[in-house]
Amino acid sequence: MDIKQEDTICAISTPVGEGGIGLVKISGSGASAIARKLFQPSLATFPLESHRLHYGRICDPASNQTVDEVLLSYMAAPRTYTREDVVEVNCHSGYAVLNRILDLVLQAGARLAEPGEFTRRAFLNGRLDLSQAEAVIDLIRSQSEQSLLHANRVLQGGLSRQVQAWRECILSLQAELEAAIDFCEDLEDEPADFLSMLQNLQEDLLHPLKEVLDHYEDGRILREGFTIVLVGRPNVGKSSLLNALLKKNRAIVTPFPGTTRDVVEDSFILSGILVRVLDTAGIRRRPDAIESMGIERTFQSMEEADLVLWLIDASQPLTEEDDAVFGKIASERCVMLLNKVDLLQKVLVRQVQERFGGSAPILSLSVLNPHDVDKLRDFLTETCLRNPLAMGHSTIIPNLRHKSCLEQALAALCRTRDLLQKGVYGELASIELGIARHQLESILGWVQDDEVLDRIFSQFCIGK
Ligand SMILES: Nc1nc2c(ncn2[C@@H]2O[C@H](COP(=O)(O)OP(=O)(O)O)[C@@H](O)[C@H]2O)c(=O)[nH]1
Ligand SMILES: [Mg+2]
Repeated sequence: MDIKQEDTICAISTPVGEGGIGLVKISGSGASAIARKLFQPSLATFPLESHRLHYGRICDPASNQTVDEVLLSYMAAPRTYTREDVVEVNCHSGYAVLNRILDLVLQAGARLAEPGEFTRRAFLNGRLDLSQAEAVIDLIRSQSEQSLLHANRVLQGGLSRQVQAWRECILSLQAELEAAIDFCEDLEDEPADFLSMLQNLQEDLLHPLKEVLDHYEDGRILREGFTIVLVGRPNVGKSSLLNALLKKNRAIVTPFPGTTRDVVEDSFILSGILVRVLDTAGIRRRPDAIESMGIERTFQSMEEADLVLWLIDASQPLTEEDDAVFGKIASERCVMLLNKVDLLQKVLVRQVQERFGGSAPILSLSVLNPHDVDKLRDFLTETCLRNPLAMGHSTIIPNLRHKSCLEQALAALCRTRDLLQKGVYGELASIELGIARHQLESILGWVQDDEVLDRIFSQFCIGK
Protein backbone atom coordinates (compact mmCIF):
# COMPACT_ATOMS: atom_id res chain seq x y z
CA MET A 1 0.00 0.00 0.00
CA ASP A 2 1.33 3.38 -0.91
CA ILE A 3 0.32 5.66 1.93
CA LYS A 4 1.83 8.94 2.96
CA GLN A 5 3.00 9.23 6.52
CA GLU A 6 3.00 13.01 6.50
CA ASP A 7 -0.72 13.41 5.66
CA THR A 8 -3.11 14.36 8.41
CA ILE A 9 -5.66 11.56 8.59
CA CYS A 10 -9.18 11.39 9.98
CA ALA A 11 -11.94 8.85 10.54
CA ILE A 12 -15.10 8.14 12.46
CA SER A 13 -13.82 5.87 15.24
CA THR A 14 -17.13 4.73 16.70
CA PRO A 15 -19.54 2.23 15.09
CA VAL A 16 -22.14 3.65 12.73
CA GLY A 17 -25.60 4.07 14.12
CA GLU A 18 -27.52 6.13 16.58
CA GLY A 19 -25.97 6.38 20.00
CA GLY A 20 -24.94 8.63 22.85
CA ILE A 21 -21.46 9.50 21.69
CA GLY A 22 -19.69 9.43 18.35
CA LEU A 23 -16.02 10.11 17.85
CA VAL A 24 -14.19 11.71 14.96
CA LYS A 25 -10.45 11.29 15.24
CA ILE A 26 -7.79 13.37 13.52
CA SER A 27 -4.05 12.64 13.61
CA GLY A 28 -1.10 14.44 12.05
CA SER A 29 0.64 17.77 11.96
CA GLY A 30 -2.46 19.52 10.57
CA ALA A 31 -4.77 18.40 13.37
CA SER A 32 -4.67 21.53 15.48
CA ALA A 33 -5.08 23.87 12.46
CA ILE A 34 -8.17 21.88 11.45
CA ALA A 35 -9.59 22.23 14.97
CA ARG A 36 -9.01 25.94 14.77
CA LYS A 37 -11.03 26.19 11.53
CA LEU A 38 -14.02 24.21 12.75
CA PHE A 39 -14.24 24.50 16.52
CA GLN A 40 -15.72 27.41 18.43
CA PRO A 41 -14.82 26.85 22.10
CA SER A 42 -17.12 28.22 24.71
CA LEU A 43 -14.38 29.17 27.20
CA ALA A 44 -11.02 28.01 25.88
CA THR A 45 -8.89 30.07 23.57
CA PHE A 46 -6.49 29.09 20.80
CA PRO A 47 -3.92 27.63 20.91
CA LEU A 48 -5.86 24.99 22.86
CA GLU A 49 -4.30 23.61 25.98
CA SER A 50 -3.02 20.08 25.35
CA HIS A 51 -4.44 16.94 26.99
CA ARG A 52 -7.62 18.74 28.06
CA LEU A 53 -11.24 18.43 27.03
CA HIS A 54 -12.72 21.62 25.63
CA TYR A 55 -16.42 22.30 25.41
CA GLY A 56 -17.86 24.14 22.40
CA ARG A 57 -19.46 23.80 18.98
CA ILE A 58 -18.40 22.52 15.59
CA CYS A 59 -19.49 25.05 12.98
CA ASP A 60 -19.39 25.03 9.21
CA PRO A 61 -16.82 27.76 8.45
CA ALA A 62 -18.61 28.69 5.23
CA SER A 63 -22.00 29.44 6.77
CA ASN A 64 -21.05 29.68 10.46
CA GLN A 65 -23.93 27.27 11.15
CA THR A 66 -23.69 25.00 14.17
CA VAL A 67 -23.33 21.30 13.30
CA ASP A 68 -23.17 19.91 16.85
CA GLU A 69 -22.33 20.70 20.43
CA VAL A 70 -19.15 18.79 21.24
CA LEU A 71 -16.32 18.03 23.62
CA LEU A 72 -13.06 18.35 21.76
CA SER A 73 -9.72 17.11 22.99
CA TYR A 74 -6.40 18.26 21.68
CA MET A 75 -3.36 16.11 22.45
CA ALA A 76 -0.01 17.42 21.29
CA ALA A 77 2.65 14.96 20.11
CA PRO A 78 4.35 12.84 21.31
CA ARG A 79 2.18 11.69 24.25
CA THR A 80 -0.58 10.32 22.00
CA TYR A 81 -1.69 7.01 20.46
CA THR A 82 0.00 7.76 17.13
CA ARG A 83 2.77 9.91 18.65
CA GLU A 84 1.47 12.69 16.37
CA ASP A 85 -0.80 15.61 17.22
CA VAL A 86 -4.27 14.18 17.79
CA VAL A 87 -7.66 15.90 17.93
CA GLU A 88 -10.76 13.97 18.94
CA VAL A 89 -14.24 15.33 18.51
CA ASN A 90 -16.80 13.76 20.84
CA CYS A 91 -20.11 14.57 19.23
CA HIS A 92 -23.58 13.01 19.16
CA SER A 93 -23.66 9.72 17.34
CA GLY A 94 -26.04 10.12 14.46
CA TYR A 95 -25.46 9.36 10.82
CA ALA A 96 -25.81 12.96 9.61
CA VAL A 97 -23.86 14.54 12.48
CA LEU A 98 -20.85 12.25 12.18
CA ASN A 99 -20.70 12.44 8.42
CA ARG A 100 -21.10 16.22 8.35
CA ILE A 101 -18.23 16.65 10.83
CA LEU A 102 -16.06 14.19 8.93
CA ASP A 103 -16.82 16.03 5.72
CA LEU A 104 -15.81 19.38 7.24
CA VAL A 105 -12.56 17.86 8.56
CA LEU A 106 -11.80 16.51 5.08
CA GLN A 107 -12.51 19.92 3.52
CA ALA A 108 -10.23 21.50 6.10
CA GLY A 109 -7.28 19.46 4.82
CA ALA A 110 -7.26 15.95 6.24
CA ARG A 111 -7.67 12.76 4.25
CA LEU A 112 -9.63 9.65 5.17
CA ALA A 113 -7.59 7.11 7.14
CA GLU A 114 -7.02 3.62 5.75
CA PRO A 115 -8.15 0.68 7.95
CA GLY A 116 -5.81 0.45 10.94
CA GLU A 117 -3.80 3.49 9.88
CA PHE A 118 -3.82 5.10 13.34
CA THR A 119 -2.33 1.92 14.82
CA ARG A 120 0.05 1.58 11.87
CA ARG A 121 1.37 5.05 12.69
CA ALA A 122 1.65 4.11 16.36
CA PHE A 123 3.83 1.20 15.18
CA LEU A 124 5.88 3.17 12.65
CA ASN A 125 6.48 5.92 15.21
CA GLY A 126 7.72 3.39 17.74
CA ARG A 127 4.92 3.50 20.27
CA LEU A 128 4.05 -0.19 19.80
CA ASP A 129 5.99 -3.06 18.29
CA LEU A 130 4.30 -5.25 15.72
CA SER A 131 3.03 -7.94 18.12
CA GLN A 132 1.55 -5.24 20.31
CA ALA A 133 -0.17 -3.66 17.31
CA GLU A 134 -1.62 -7.06 16.42
CA ALA A 135 -2.81 -7.45 20.01
CA VAL A 136 -4.93 -4.34 19.50
CA ILE A 137 -6.99 -6.29 16.91
CA ASP A 138 -7.20 -9.27 19.24
CA LEU A 139 -8.38 -7.01 22.04
CA ILE A 140 -11.10 -5.47 19.89
CA ARG A 141 -12.24 -8.91 18.74
CA SER A 142 -12.17 -10.53 22.17
CA GLN A 143 -15.43 -12.23 23.00
CA SER A 144 -14.48 -13.79 26.30
CA GLU A 145 -12.78 -12.76 29.48
CA GLN A 146 -9.80 -15.06 28.88
CA SER A 147 -9.14 -13.88 25.33
CA LEU A 148 -9.27 -10.30 26.58
CA LEU A 149 -6.79 -11.12 29.33
CA HIS A 150 -4.45 -12.69 26.80
CA ALA A 151 -4.70 -9.79 24.33
CA ASN A 152 -3.92 -7.36 27.14
CA ARG A 153 -0.84 -9.30 28.17
CA VAL A 154 0.51 -9.15 24.63
CA LEU A 155 -0.44 -5.49 24.30
CA GLN A 156 1.46 -4.68 27.48
CA GLY A 157 4.54 -6.25 25.96
CA GLY A 158 4.60 -9.66 27.70
CA LEU A 159 5.30 -11.54 24.50
CA SER A 160 7.67 -8.91 23.15
CA ARG A 161 9.81 -9.13 26.28
CA GLN A 162 10.03 -12.90 25.93
CA VAL A 163 10.95 -12.72 22.25
CA GLN A 164 13.55 -10.07 22.99
CA ALA A 165 15.03 -12.24 25.72
CA TRP A 166 15.39 -15.13 23.25
CA ARG A 167 16.98 -12.76 20.78
CA GLU A 168 19.50 -11.67 23.43
CA CYS A 169 20.37 -15.33 24.03
CA ILE A 170 21.05 -15.80 20.34
CA LEU A 171 23.19 -12.68 20.26
CA SER A 172 25.37 -13.86 23.11
CA LEU A 173 25.70 -17.31 21.54
CA GLN A 174 26.77 -15.64 18.31
CA ALA A 175 29.41 -13.61 20.16
CA GLU A 176 30.67 -16.69 21.97
CA LEU A 177 30.79 -18.61 18.73
CA GLU A 178 32.75 -15.88 16.91
CA ALA A 179 35.27 -15.87 19.73
CA ALA A 180 35.55 -19.67 19.59
CA ILE A 181 36.03 -19.61 15.84
CA ASP A 182 38.90 -17.09 16.14
CA PHE A 183 40.45 -19.20 18.86
CA CYS A 184 40.25 -22.38 16.74
CA GLU A 185 41.95 -20.68 13.84
CA ASP A 186 44.93 -20.16 16.10
CA LEU A 187 44.95 -23.81 17.13
CA GLU A 188 44.39 -25.25 13.62
CA ASP A 189 42.79 -28.65 12.97
CA GLU A 190 41.74 -29.02 16.59
CA PRO A 191 37.93 -29.61 16.67
CA ALA A 192 36.30 -26.96 18.83
CA ASP A 193 34.52 -27.79 22.05
CA PHE A 194 31.09 -26.29 21.81
CA LEU A 195 29.76 -28.15 24.82
CA SER A 196 28.77 -25.24 27.00
CA MET A 197 27.27 -23.44 24.03
CA LEU A 198 25.25 -26.50 23.17
CA GLN A 199 23.95 -26.65 26.69
CA ASN A 200 22.87 -23.00 26.65
CA LEU A 201 21.28 -23.45 23.26
CA GLN A 202 19.27 -26.38 24.54
CA GLU A 203 18.17 -24.83 27.83
CA ASP A 204 17.61 -21.22 26.88
CA LEU A 205 16.26 -21.60 23.36
CA LEU A 206 15.40 -25.03 21.98
CA HIS A 207 13.50 -26.23 25.01
CA PRO A 208 11.41 -23.10 25.69
CA LEU A 209 10.64 -22.52 22.00
CA LYS A 210 9.44 -26.10 21.58
CA GLU A 211 7.26 -25.82 24.63
CA VAL A 212 5.65 -22.59 23.48
CA LEU A 213 5.01 -24.04 20.02
CA ASP A 214 3.47 -27.16 21.58
CA HIS A 215 0.87 -24.97 23.26
CA TYR A 216 -0.10 -23.07 20.13
CA GLU A 217 -3.40 -24.91 19.84
CA ASP A 218 -4.41 -23.97 23.41
CA GLY A 219 -3.80 -20.33 22.56
CA ARG A 220 -5.99 -20.58 19.48
CA ILE A 221 -8.82 -21.92 21.61
CA LEU A 222 -8.32 -19.11 24.09
CA ARG A 223 -8.64 -16.50 21.34
CA GLU A 224 -11.13 -17.97 18.93
CA GLY A 225 -13.08 -20.28 21.19
CA PHE A 226 -13.70 -24.01 21.18
CA THR A 227 -16.15 -25.65 18.77
CA ILE A 228 -18.33 -28.56 19.79
CA VAL A 229 -20.63 -30.37 17.40
CA LEU A 230 -23.51 -32.53 18.64
CA VAL A 231 -24.21 -35.56 16.47
CA GLY A 232 -26.20 -38.77 16.64
CA ARG A 233 -29.17 -40.46 15.06
CA PRO A 234 -32.49 -38.59 15.19
CA ASN A 235 -34.25 -38.16 18.54
CA VAL A 236 -31.33 -39.02 20.83
CA GLY A 237 -31.49 -35.60 22.55
CA LYS A 238 -29.04 -33.39 20.64
CA SER A 239 -31.26 -30.32 20.57
CA SER A 240 -32.19 -30.87 24.21
CA LEU A 241 -28.49 -30.87 25.06
CA LEU A 242 -27.87 -27.70 23.05
CA ASN A 243 -30.64 -25.96 24.97
CA ALA A 244 -29.34 -27.28 28.29
CA LEU A 245 -25.79 -26.10 27.63
CA LEU A 246 -27.00 -22.66 26.53
CA LYS A 247 -29.62 -22.52 29.28
CA LYS A 248 -32.19 -21.29 26.78
CA ASN A 249 -34.62 -22.73 24.27
CA ARG A 250 -32.55 -22.21 21.17
CA ALA A 251 -33.51 -25.28 19.12
CA ILE A 252 -36.90 -26.91 18.68
CA VAL A 253 -37.27 -30.14 20.66
CA THR A 254 -40.04 -32.62 19.80
CA PRO A 255 -40.62 -36.33 20.28
CA PHE A 256 -40.63 -36.68 16.47
CA PRO A 257 -37.46 -37.80 14.71
CA GLY A 258 -36.10 -35.45 12.05
CA THR A 259 -37.05 -32.16 13.73
CA THR A 260 -33.68 -30.46 13.33
CA ARG A 261 -32.85 -30.18 9.66
CA ASP A 262 -30.24 -27.44 9.52
CA VAL A 263 -27.24 -26.72 11.70
CA VAL A 264 -28.26 -24.59 14.69
CA GLU A 265 -25.36 -22.65 16.15
CA ASP A 266 -24.90 -20.61 19.31
CA SER A 267 -22.24 -20.01 21.90
CA PHE A 268 -21.75 -19.76 25.63
CA ILE A 269 -18.88 -19.00 27.99
CA LEU A 270 -17.34 -21.83 29.96
CA SER A 271 -14.63 -20.94 32.49
CA GLY A 272 -14.04 -17.69 30.68
CA ILE A 273 -13.59 -19.34 27.28
CA LEU A 274 -15.99 -18.99 24.36
CA VAL A 275 -17.57 -22.31 23.36
CA ARG A 276 -19.47 -22.58 20.05
CA VAL A 277 -22.00 -25.40 19.92
CA LEU A 278 -23.44 -26.75 16.69
CA ASP A 279 -26.61 -28.82 16.89
CA THR A 280 -27.11 -30.89 13.77
CA ALA A 281 -29.63 -32.90 11.81
CA GLY A 282 -29.79 -36.51 13.00
CA ILE A 283 -27.98 -39.01 10.82
CA ARG A 284 -30.39 -41.63 9.48
CA ARG A 285 -30.64 -44.14 6.71
CA ARG A 286 -33.52 -43.00 4.55
CA PRO A 287 -33.74 -39.24 4.90
CA ASP A 288 -36.00 -37.08 2.75
CA ALA A 289 -34.40 -34.58 0.38
CA ILE A 290 -34.21 -31.70 2.90
CA GLU A 291 -32.92 -33.96 5.66
CA SER A 292 -30.17 -35.32 3.46
CA MET A 293 -28.96 -31.79 2.80
CA GLY A 294 -28.98 -31.28 6.56
CA ILE A 295 -27.00 -34.48 7.08
CA GLU A 296 -24.42 -33.30 4.55
CA ARG A 297 -24.01 -30.17 6.70
CA THR A 298 -23.65 -32.35 9.79
CA PHE A 299 -20.65 -34.04 8.18
CA GLN A 300 -19.12 -30.68 7.27
CA SER A 301 -19.54 -29.41 10.83
CA MET A 302 -17.83 -32.51 12.18
CA GLU A 303 -14.75 -31.64 10.18
CA GLU A 304 -14.56 -28.11 11.60
CA ALA A 305 -15.14 -29.11 15.20
CA ASP A 306 -12.60 -29.31 17.99
CA LEU A 307 -14.78 -31.93 19.66
CA VAL A 308 -17.63 -34.19 18.56
CA LEU A 309 -20.18 -35.09 21.21
CA TRP A 310 -21.85 -38.24 19.95
CA LEU A 311 -25.18 -38.92 21.61
CA ILE A 312 -26.62 -42.42 21.91
CA ASP A 313 -30.11 -43.15 23.23
CA ALA A 314 -29.83 -45.55 26.18
CA SER A 315 -33.57 -46.20 26.21
CA GLN A 316 -33.60 -47.71 22.70
CA PRO A 317 -31.56 -50.57 21.29
CA LEU A 318 -28.59 -49.58 19.15
CA THR A 319 -29.39 -49.43 15.44
CA GLU A 320 -27.64 -49.37 12.11
CA GLU A 321 -28.00 -45.61 12.25
CA ASP A 322 -25.66 -45.53 15.23
CA ASP A 323 -23.21 -47.57 13.14
CA ALA A 324 -23.57 -44.99 10.37
CA VAL A 325 -22.60 -42.20 12.80
CA PHE A 326 -19.69 -44.27 14.06
CA GLY A 327 -18.43 -44.64 10.50
CA LYS A 328 -18.07 -40.87 10.24
CA ILE A 329 -16.28 -40.22 13.52
CA ALA A 330 -12.60 -39.59 13.99
CA SER A 331 -12.31 -41.02 17.47
CA GLU A 332 -9.50 -38.87 18.84
CA ARG A 333 -11.83 -35.87 19.00
CA CYS A 334 -14.97 -37.63 20.20
CA VAL A 335 -16.77 -38.15 23.48
CA MET A 336 -19.73 -40.57 23.55
CA LEU A 337 -22.75 -39.58 25.61
CA LEU A 338 -25.15 -42.31 26.61
CA ASN A 339 -28.28 -40.21 27.08
CA LYS A 340 -31.72 -40.77 28.63
CA VAL A 341 -30.42 -42.87 31.52
CA ASP A 342 -33.47 -41.69 33.49
CA LEU A 343 -35.56 -44.12 31.40
CA LEU A 344 -35.42 -47.89 31.40
CA GLN A 345 -32.01 -48.70 29.93
CA LYS A 346 -31.85 -50.87 26.82
CA VAL A 347 -28.21 -50.04 26.17
CA LEU A 348 -25.40 -50.25 28.70
CA VAL A 349 -21.96 -48.64 28.62
CA ARG A 350 -20.45 -52.09 28.22
CA GLN A 351 -22.49 -52.73 25.06
CA VAL A 352 -21.47 -49.40 23.57
CA GLN A 353 -17.87 -50.25 24.33
CA GLU A 354 -18.17 -53.69 22.72
CA ARG A 355 -19.82 -52.37 19.61
CA PHE A 356 -17.72 -49.27 19.04
CA GLY A 357 -14.65 -49.92 21.14
CA GLY A 358 -11.99 -47.31 20.58
CA SER A 359 -10.49 -44.86 22.96
CA ALA A 360 -13.30 -42.29 23.15
CA PRO A 361 -14.53 -41.68 26.69
CA ILE A 362 -18.17 -42.65 27.41
CA LEU A 363 -20.32 -40.65 29.82
CA SER A 364 -23.82 -41.64 30.95
CA LEU A 365 -26.32 -38.87 31.57
CA SER A 366 -29.77 -37.50 31.11
CA VAL A 367 -29.56 -34.14 29.40
CA LEU A 368 -32.87 -33.28 31.09
CA ASN A 369 -31.15 -33.49 34.47
CA PRO A 370 -29.36 -30.18 35.19
CA HIS A 371 -27.00 -31.90 37.61
CA ASP A 372 -25.80 -34.25 34.83
CA VAL A 373 -25.34 -31.34 32.45
CA ASP A 374 -23.22 -29.56 35.08
CA LYS A 375 -21.07 -32.68 35.31
CA LEU A 376 -20.67 -32.62 31.53
CA ARG A 377 -19.61 -28.95 31.73
CA ASP A 378 -16.98 -29.84 34.35
CA PHE A 379 -15.74 -32.67 32.17
CA LEU A 380 -15.39 -30.34 29.19
CA THR A 381 -13.55 -27.74 31.26
CA GLU A 382 -11.09 -30.25 32.60
CA THR A 383 -10.38 -32.29 29.51
CA CYS A 384 -10.86 -30.00 26.54
CA LEU A 385 -10.53 -26.38 27.54
CA ARG A 386 -7.02 -26.69 28.84
CA ASN A 387 -6.70 -23.04 29.65
CA PRO A 388 -3.07 -22.22 29.02
CA LEU A 389 -3.19 -19.15 31.24
CA ALA A 390 -4.57 -21.16 34.14
CA MET A 391 -1.93 -23.81 33.51
CA GLY A 392 0.75 -21.21 34.00
CA HIS A 393 1.97 -20.96 30.40
CA SER A 394 2.74 -17.30 30.29
CA THR A 395 3.84 -17.20 26.66
CA ILE A 396 1.06 -18.00 24.25
CA ILE A 397 1.50 -17.54 20.54
CA PRO A 398 -1.09 -15.04 19.35
CA ASN A 399 -1.41 -15.93 15.67
CA LEU A 400 -0.16 -17.86 12.65
CA ARG A 401 2.36 -15.21 11.70
CA HIS A 402 4.08 -15.52 15.07
CA LYS A 403 3.84 -19.28 14.89
CA SER A 404 5.52 -19.52 11.53
CA CYS A 405 8.33 -17.12 12.58
CA LEU A 406 8.92 -19.17 15.74
CA GLU A 407 8.90 -22.44 13.80
CA GLN A 408 11.46 -21.12 11.39
CA ALA A 409 13.59 -19.81 14.25
CA LEU A 410 13.39 -23.19 15.94
CA ALA A 411 14.35 -25.01 12.73
CA ALA A 412 17.41 -22.77 12.34
CA LEU A 413 18.36 -23.35 15.97
CA CYS A 414 18.07 -27.13 15.51
CA ARG A 415 20.40 -26.89 12.54
CA THR A 416 22.76 -24.82 14.71
CA ARG A 417 22.74 -27.58 17.31
CA ASP A 418 23.51 -30.26 14.70
CA LEU A 419 26.40 -28.23 13.32
CA LEU A 420 27.86 -27.49 16.75
CA GLN A 421 27.64 -31.16 17.68
CA LYS A 422 29.88 -31.97 14.75
CA GLY A 423 32.34 -29.48 16.17
CA VAL A 424 33.81 -28.20 12.92
CA TYR A 425 31.17 -26.01 11.32
CA GLY A 426 31.32 -22.91 13.52
CA GLU A 427 30.83 -20.45 10.65
CA LEU A 428 27.76 -22.26 9.34
CA ALA A 429 26.30 -22.42 12.83
CA SER A 430 26.76 -18.69 13.15
CA ILE A 431 24.81 -18.15 9.92
CA GLU A 432 21.98 -20.33 11.24
CA LEU A 433 21.91 -18.31 14.46
CA GLY A 434 21.58 -15.19 12.31
CA ILE A 435 18.56 -16.72 10.54
CA ALA A 436 16.90 -17.52 13.87
CA ARG A 437 17.53 -14.00 15.15
CA HIS A 438 16.04 -12.50 11.99
CA GLN A 439 12.85 -14.53 12.51
CA LEU A 440 12.48 -13.24 16.07
CA GLU A 441 13.06 -9.70 14.88
CA SER A 442 10.27 -10.13 12.31
CA ILE A 443 7.86 -10.95 15.11
CA LEU A 444 8.60 -7.60 16.69
CA GLY A 445 8.43 -5.83 13.33
CA TRP A 446 12.09 -4.79 13.45
CA VAL A 447 12.42 -6.18 9.97
CA GLN A 448 10.06 -4.09 7.92
CA ASP A 449 8.09 -5.74 5.23
CA ASP A 450 5.32 -3.59 3.73
CA GLU A 451 3.41 -6.61 2.53
CA VAL A 452 3.27 -8.02 6.06
CA LEU A 453 2.20 -4.64 7.44
CA ASP A 454 -0.54 -4.28 4.81
CA ARG A 455 -1.84 -7.73 5.65
CA ILE A 456 -1.92 -7.03 9.36
CA PHE A 457 -3.42 -3.57 9.30
CA SER A 458 -6.05 -4.37 6.66
CA GLN A 459 -7.72 -6.55 9.31
CA PHE A 460 -8.44 -3.47 11.41
CA CYS A 461 -11.50 -1.31 11.15
CA ILE A 462 -11.26 2.23 9.84
CA GLY A 463 -10.73 4.61 12.70
CA LYS A 464 -8.37 2.43 14.76
N1 LIG B 1 -36.62 -39.00 29.28
C1 LIG B 1 -35.76 -38.32 28.57
N2 LIG B 1 -36.12 -37.75 27.41
C2 LIG B 1 -35.22 -37.05 26.72
C3 LIG B 1 -33.90 -36.89 27.17
N3 LIG B 1 -33.22 -36.14 26.26
C4 LIG B 1 -34.11 -35.85 25.29
N4 LIG B 1 -35.31 -36.39 25.54
C5 LIG B 1 -36.51 -36.33 24.70
O1 LIG B 1 -36.24 -36.94 23.47
C6 LIG B 1 -36.97 -36.32 22.43
C7 LIG B 1 -36.01 -35.91 21.31
O2 LIG B 1 -35.16 -34.90 21.79
P1 LIG B 1 -34.40 -33.90 20.84
O3 LIG B 1 -33.54 -33.07 21.71
O4 LIG B 1 -35.34 -33.18 19.93
O5 LIG B 1 -33.52 -34.93 20.00
P2 LIG B 1 -32.68 -34.69 18.66
O6 LIG B 1 -33.50 -35.17 17.55
O7 LIG B 1 -31.47 -35.52 18.84
O8 LIG B 1 -32.37 -33.23 18.58
C8 LIG B 1 -37.67 -35.14 23.06
O9 LIG B 1 -39.00 -35.51 23.31
C9 LIG B 1 -36.92 -34.93 24.35
O10 LIG B 1 -37.70 -34.33 25.36
C10 LIG B 1 -33.53 -37.51 28.42
O11 LIG B 1 -32.41 -37.43 28.91
N5 LIG B 1 -34.49 -38.20 29.07
MG1 LIG C 1 -32.76 -31.95 17.08
